[in-house]
Amino acid sequence: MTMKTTCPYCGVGCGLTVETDKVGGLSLSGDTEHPANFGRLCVKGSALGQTLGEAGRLHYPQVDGQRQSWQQALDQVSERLQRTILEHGPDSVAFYLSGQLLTEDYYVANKLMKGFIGSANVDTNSRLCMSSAVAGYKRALGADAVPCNYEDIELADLVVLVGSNAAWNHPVLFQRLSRAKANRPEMKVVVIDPRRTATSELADLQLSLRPGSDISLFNGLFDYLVEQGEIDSDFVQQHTEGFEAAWAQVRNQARQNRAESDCDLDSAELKQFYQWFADSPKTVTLFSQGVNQSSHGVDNANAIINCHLLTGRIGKPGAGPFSITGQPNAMGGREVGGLANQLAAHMGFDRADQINTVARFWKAPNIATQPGLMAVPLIEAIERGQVKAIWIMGTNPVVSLPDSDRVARALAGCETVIVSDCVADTDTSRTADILLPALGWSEKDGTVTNSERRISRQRGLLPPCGEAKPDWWILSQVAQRLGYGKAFAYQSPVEIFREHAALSGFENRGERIFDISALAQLDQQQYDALQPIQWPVTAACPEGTPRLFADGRFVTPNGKARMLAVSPSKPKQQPDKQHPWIINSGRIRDQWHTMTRTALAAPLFQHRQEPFIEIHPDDAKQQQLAEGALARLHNAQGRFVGRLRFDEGLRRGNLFVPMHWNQQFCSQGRSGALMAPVTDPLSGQPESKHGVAALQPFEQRWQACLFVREPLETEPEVDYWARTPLVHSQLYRLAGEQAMADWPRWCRQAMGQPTLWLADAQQGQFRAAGIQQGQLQWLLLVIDSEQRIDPDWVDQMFALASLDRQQRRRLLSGRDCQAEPKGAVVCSCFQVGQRQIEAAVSAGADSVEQLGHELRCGTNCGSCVPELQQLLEVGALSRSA
Ligand SMILES: Nc1nc2c(c(=O)[nH]1)N[C@H]1C(S)=C(S)[C@@H](COP(=O)(O)OP(=O)(O)OC[C@H]3O[C@@H](n4cnc5c(=O)[nH]c(N)nc54)[C@H](O)[C@@H]3O)O[C@H]1N2
Ligand SMILES: Nc1nc2c(c(=O)[nH]1)N[C@H]1C(S)=C(S)[C@@H](COP(=O)(O)OP(=O)(O)OC[C@H]3O[C@@H](n4cnc5c(=O)[nH]c(N)nc54)[C@H](O)[C@@H]3O)O[C@H]1N2
Ligand code: SF4
Ligand SMILES: [Mo]
Repeated sequence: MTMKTTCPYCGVGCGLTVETDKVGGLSLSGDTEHPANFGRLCVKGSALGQTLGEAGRLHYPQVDGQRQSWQQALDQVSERLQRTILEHGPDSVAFYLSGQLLTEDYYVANKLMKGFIGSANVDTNSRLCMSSAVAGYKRALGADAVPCNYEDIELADLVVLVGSNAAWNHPVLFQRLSRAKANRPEMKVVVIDPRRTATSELADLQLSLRPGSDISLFNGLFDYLVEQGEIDSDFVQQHTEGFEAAWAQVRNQARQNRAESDCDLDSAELKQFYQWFADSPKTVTLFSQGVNQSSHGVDNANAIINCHLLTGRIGKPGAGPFSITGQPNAMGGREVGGLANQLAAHMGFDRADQINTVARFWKAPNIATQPGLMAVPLIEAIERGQVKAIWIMGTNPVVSLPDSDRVARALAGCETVIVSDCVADTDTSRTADILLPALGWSEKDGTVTNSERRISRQRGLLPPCGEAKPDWWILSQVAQRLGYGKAFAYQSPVEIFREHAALSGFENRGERIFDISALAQLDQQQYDALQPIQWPVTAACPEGTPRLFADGRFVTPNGKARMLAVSPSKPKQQPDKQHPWIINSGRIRDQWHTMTRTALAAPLFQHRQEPFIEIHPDDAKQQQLAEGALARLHNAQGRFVGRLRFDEGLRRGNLFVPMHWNQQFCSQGRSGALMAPVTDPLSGQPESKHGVAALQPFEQRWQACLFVREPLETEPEVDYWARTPLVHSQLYRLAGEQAMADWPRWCRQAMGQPTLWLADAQQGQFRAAGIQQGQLQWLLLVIDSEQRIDPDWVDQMFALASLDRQQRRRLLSGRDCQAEPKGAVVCSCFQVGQRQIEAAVSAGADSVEQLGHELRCGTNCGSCVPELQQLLEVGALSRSA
C-alpha cells in the first residue's frame, strides 16, 4: 500500500511517500508532489526507516518504577494532579510540551490546562527555540505571522542567512536555495554567523561578526539605507509607524560607527553587504537560532524586520523577513497557543474579550486569565516547591534547558513528575515518577505545520509499539478522570482538528490572521485526504494563502506595521578572567536534538562519534592543546568533556559545542550544563548561544575501547566515556586521568570473567574478550595514544555466528583492529570517510560529481555536498601552495 506522510524532524516539513507491505515492512522516499521538498529528503529523513524498530521504546506505563495497566497509570496521574490542585491550587501543576507533538495533541493539552484546570502553566520547548521570533513578529506585525514561503527564497536576488546553519539544519530548503542560485548566477547569498559553517560554502559574503552584535549590524544597515535614500517612502508612510523613533536610535548609533566596532568587522565588508541589500528589492532574510537564542533575541528580530519594513520588502514575491522554524510542529504549537503567555488560536491574555471568547467556545468552567510560567521560571518554581507536579510531553528538558544539572536536581526533588515519551530511557525519564508510552512517528496520526505555515498530515503507517497510545488520547483520558469528560470526549484526531479549526474562526471577524475555519467541517475522509495547505484557509481563500500582507495591511489595530527603536546590548553571559572562553552551542548534520531517535540509525552516528569542542587552531596552539585530545570546559553551572576539533572558521576565543550529547551517550556532554539560565526579558528565550567557561586539558593517563553487544546497564566508572552505536555493537571510548592500577580487576568488575585475555603490565597493555557460545559479546582494548582502532572491523566480528580460532587470535593481537581507518564519515548514506575523500582529491578528483563517480559520496541525499566542496577547496589550496 502507498501512503503519504510528513517527516518528524525539522521545520522544512518534507513529505514522504511510504510503501508498506503485509509483514510490516516499510520503504520510504521523498514525496515528489509535496510542495516543501518535491521528492528530496536529507540524510535524517532518508534514514527514518532505520529508526523504527522496537529497540529502546517505552512499551508500557510505569508508576514508581513498576509496570502498570493504562487504567492504573491514568488513575494515578489524575489522582496525583487532583490532589495537588486541591491542596495547593491550579498553579501548583504545569505541563511542559513540545513542538514535536501533533497539533491535535497540543490543542488538547492546552485546552485542559488553560480552560479546565485553570492555570496557564503550559509552556513548551518552543520557548528555547522560536519565542523570540514570535515576540518580534507580534511587536512589528501585530500577530505571530511568518509572511513568506519557500518559493520566496528561490525568487530572491539576495538571500541573507542570519544565525542559521541551514545546510545542516534545514537541508532540503538549503538545497532548494543552492539550486536556485546555480540557475540564477545573479543571485547573492550572505551568511551572518560568527563561525564559518557548511552553509558558508554557498555564501558570496560571510560576515563573521562578534557573537551577539546583530543589532548593531542591522541598525547600521537601516542607517545606510536612509542615508543613501534607498527606502520605500510610500510604503513607510502608508503602511508603517515608528520610523522617527527607529531612525533617531540608529542615527545615534551610526554617529559612533558602532557597527564596525561592535561587530568587529571591517567597513568594506559591511558596506558590501549594505550595498547589496540596497540594490536588491527582492531580499529574503532568513533567520534562526543565532538570532533567537539571545538575551536580546526579540530586539534582534525587530532590527531585521525594521530593515524590511523600511524598504517595503514584505508581502511580495521574493521578499520578507523569514524566521524558519526548527521543529516539525513548532508552528502548530504557536497556532494552538502552546506558550504560557498565549491563550489559544492567536488569542492572548492581554484582552479580556478574547479570554471571554475562548471561555465560551470551550464552555470552560475555569479559564486561566493570566499568563503562566515560562520554561526557565517554571524550573525555578519547581525548585522552590511552588509547582509540585509537572507533566512533560515530547521533550527532554534535562538535556535541552540551560543549567541542565540544576534542571535534573529540580525534577528529582519535585513531588510528581509525569513523562510521556516514545523512548524508555532519557535523561528526563530517569527523573519520572510516572512514565507513559506515547505513539511515535509512523504510528501517530494528525497534522503538523511547517515554517511556511503549511499544514500537512502525519499519518499512522504502523501499528502501535507495545501498549503505546496517542498523546491526545492519554490527555483526554486524564481529563475525563478529572471530571471534564464532556469537553474531552474525542474519539479520533479529526474531531480535535475540527474543533481547533472552528475556534480559529470563532468570533474572528478578520481580526485574527490565524484562521483555518474553512477546514472546520472536514469529515474523516477529507481529513485523511487533506493536501498540504498554507493558512489562513477561509471561505475567502479556501485554497490557502501562500504569502501574507500582500496588501500592506498588518494585524495591528490601525493596520500599520511597527518599526521599533532597538538599541544594541551585549550578551548577559560575559567572559571574565576565570571564564575567558565564549561558548557557542548548536547542531550537527546527522543528529536530532537529544538523539533519542537518530542514534538508532548507526550510520548517522559516524559523522561525529563523540562529544566535541571546536576551537580555532591558533587558540589551541597557544593553550598547547592537541587536535583529538580530550578537554574539559567548566564554570559555575557545570562541566563538559569533549574531544578537540580544530576549526579555522571560528573566531579566536570562541568555542563551539554540540547540543546533542547527554547522559545516555557520554559522561559529561550536556552543553546545557554550561549555560546560565539567563533569558530575553520579553520572550523568555534562553541565551544558549553565548555561555562562558574555562578550558582545561583532560590529563589523560590511559585510554581504551570497549565494544559490547548491547548498551551497558550501568555507566562505566571512569573519568571519561562516550558511547557510539555501531551496526552490530556499541563502542565505548574510555579514558582516565589517574593511572589504572589493575586492568584485569577493572575488567572483571565491569564485564565479568574474560574468555580470552592478554596482558603486558609493563607496556600497559591489556586486551580481553568475552565470548558466549562462540559469539563475541564484548572486547576491551587498552590502547596507547598512537594506536588507531578500526571500529568497523571489530563491529563485523559481532555479526559472526561463531568466531574461529584465527579470528579470536586476531581480536587479541589487536592488529586487524588497527587497519587504517577511513576517518570521520562525511557521506552517511554510503559511509564514505574523510580520508578516502582526501585521497581521491589528492589523486586528482576536482569536483563533487567526480567524487560521486569514484566513491558514490554525495549522490543520494546530498546533505554532505557542502562538506565535499570544503574538502575540494582545501585540496585545491594545498595543490596551489
Ligand atoms: N541536523 C539537525 N537539524 C535540525 C535540528 C537538529 O537537532 N539537527 N533541530 C531543528 C531545530 S528544533 C532548530 S530550532 C533548527 C535550528 O537551526 P539553526 O538555527 O541553523 O541551528 P544552530 O546550529 O543552533 O544555530 C545556528 C547558527 O547560529 C550561529 N550563531 C551563534 N551566535 C550567533 C550570533 O550572535 N549571531 C549570529 N548571526 N549567529 C550566531 C551559530 O554559530 C550557528 O551556526 O534546526 C532544526 N534542524
Ligand atoms: N545548549 C543548547 N540547548 C538547546 C539548543 C541549543 O541550540 N543549544 N536548542 C534548543 C532548541 S531550538 C530546541 S527545539 C530544544 C530541543 O530539545 P528537546 O525537545 O528536549 O529535544 P528532543 O530530543 O527533540 O526531545 C524530544 C523528546 O520527545 C520524544 N518524542 C518524540 N516524539 C514524541 C511524541 O510523539 N510524543 C511524545 N510524548 N514524545 C515524543 C523523544 O523521544 C524525545 O525524548 O533544545 C533547546 N536546547
Ligand atoms: S530537511 Fe530533512 S529533516 Fe527536515 S523535514 Fe526534510 S527530510 Fe526531514
Ligand atoms: Mo528548536
